[in-house]
Amino acid sequence: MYGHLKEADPAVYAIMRRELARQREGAELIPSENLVSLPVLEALGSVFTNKYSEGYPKKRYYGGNEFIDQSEELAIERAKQLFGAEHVNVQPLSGSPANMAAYFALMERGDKLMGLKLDHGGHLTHGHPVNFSGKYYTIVPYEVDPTTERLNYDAIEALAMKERPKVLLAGFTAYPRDIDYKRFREIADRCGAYLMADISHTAGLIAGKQLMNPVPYCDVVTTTTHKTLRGPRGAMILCRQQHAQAIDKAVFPGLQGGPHENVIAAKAVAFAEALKPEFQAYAKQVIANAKALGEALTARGVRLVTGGTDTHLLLADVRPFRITGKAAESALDKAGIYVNKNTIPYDPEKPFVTSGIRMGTPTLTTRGMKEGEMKVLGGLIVDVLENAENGERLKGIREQVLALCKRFPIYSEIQLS
Ligand code: DSN
Repeated sequence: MYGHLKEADPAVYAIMRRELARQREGAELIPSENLVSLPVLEALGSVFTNKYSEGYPKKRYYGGNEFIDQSEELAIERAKQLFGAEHVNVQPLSGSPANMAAYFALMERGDKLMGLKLDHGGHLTHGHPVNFSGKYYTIVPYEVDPTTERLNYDAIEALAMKERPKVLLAGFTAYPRDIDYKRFREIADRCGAYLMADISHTAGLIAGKQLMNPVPYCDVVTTTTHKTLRGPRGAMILCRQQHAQAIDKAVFPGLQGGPHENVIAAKAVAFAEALKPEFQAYAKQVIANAKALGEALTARGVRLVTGGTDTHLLLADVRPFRITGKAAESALDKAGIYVNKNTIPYDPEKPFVTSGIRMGTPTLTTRGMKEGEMKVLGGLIVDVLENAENGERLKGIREQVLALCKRFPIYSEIQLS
């Protein structure tokens, strides 16, 4: 594998070799990342990338799409089966364009969009002023409860009844608890809103039957395909049949041009993997690992936002260690533990500094790690937080992380020299 690349472009090859070594030797705890299978990688790096196929299966603007149609139809059928959806569009290039297309389908410019604030666990595309969502739509942000740091459905309902948004959005990137989509549906029905969910983070846990499925309750659901779902980098939109035409038109010709059919083939492969019983065991272990990591961190003095997790994700307040999220991320990086700095609810720090770090277990669970390893890793994370300025100590921790990772090898079939 990759012999041609090595010969033709040693510069790119060398960088790729170093990146593979980094992935092998480090503890990847960024909750929005994962490790795809070799079949997914093969589909991604395939001849499907050569084809233009604007339009949809059997309604293309280019000839020669017989086999592309078969691949895209397979991805759609598998996604429908995975989530019980009436209609699926697998063409969105990533999460942000998927959300944009969903808004185009459901709203006119200036309509009200009610979503969770970014620094409370939402996303830029859920209505932040610097993002298109905050510029094109009238934003009604909701917050988590200041005491419990959890969603307060009664407060969300009161705000929704006052503001009457066109779209009520249940979407989260840094919220560690399960979501009551049935309650969100009741609120949407009462205030006359469309209900949309962005399940980019939890899609794999939903497909793996460990968390509530929002599809039966929502008008539209968007998700990326590369996080807990463990597919290629990309996205999809699932919706009720009544929105199918509007969604498809919003994606193409509304927003995108030619779909990336190599990625769509890889999505089909990943969806088939997620339909297997083993994937349910994987999703269960992701959550068990997150809980175990949370317990190990809490035992050593870390304050977890909401006190713990129901999902793959943990949000830690690092202020007890007299350190910012930025400094914590950087120190952990030096020890080969990858996390991302993240605002916590009501964070006094700026988004580039933050008081928190966000962690998750999808990647390490794919590697085969279990609760015992999470306990070890929790201890190492706290060792780093306590010694963030001590270069020698960080080097020692890095050795321990390396030894742990070597016990759980990845991509052994890929030999890069
Ligand atoms: N960047 C994604 C995440 O890490 O959650 C959201 O877009």
